[in-house]
Amino acid sequence: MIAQLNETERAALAQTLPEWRLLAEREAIRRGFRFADFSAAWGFMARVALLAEVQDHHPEWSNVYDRVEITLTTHDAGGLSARDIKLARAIDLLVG
Ligand code: H2B
Repeated sequence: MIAQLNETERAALAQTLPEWRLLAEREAIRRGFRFADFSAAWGFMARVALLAEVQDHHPEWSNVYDRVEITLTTHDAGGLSARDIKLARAIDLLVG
């Protein structure tokens, strides 16, 4: 079982990952992205997919044309873990 974030880490999320919001309804973080068109959105998703495979940590996500919404949580922890922070940071670096 992977450890969930402790209270301090969880409380610091707004500072650690300012672009991501903590969901009210479940232990997960979410960020929305908008691109120039579908091709750009899909290219981004392809890059995220490669990151997810390397990190063995996979997003819940949706795509509608130029928009991508990514939700991160750790199924093996039953909530948020350091793996979500690591993947979120790597995704943030992709979009600059
Ligand atoms: N992704 C996410 N988001 N949470 C997990 O707990 C998880 C995962 N576990 N990807 C990984 C795969 C696990 O199932 C494999 C066996 O390592």
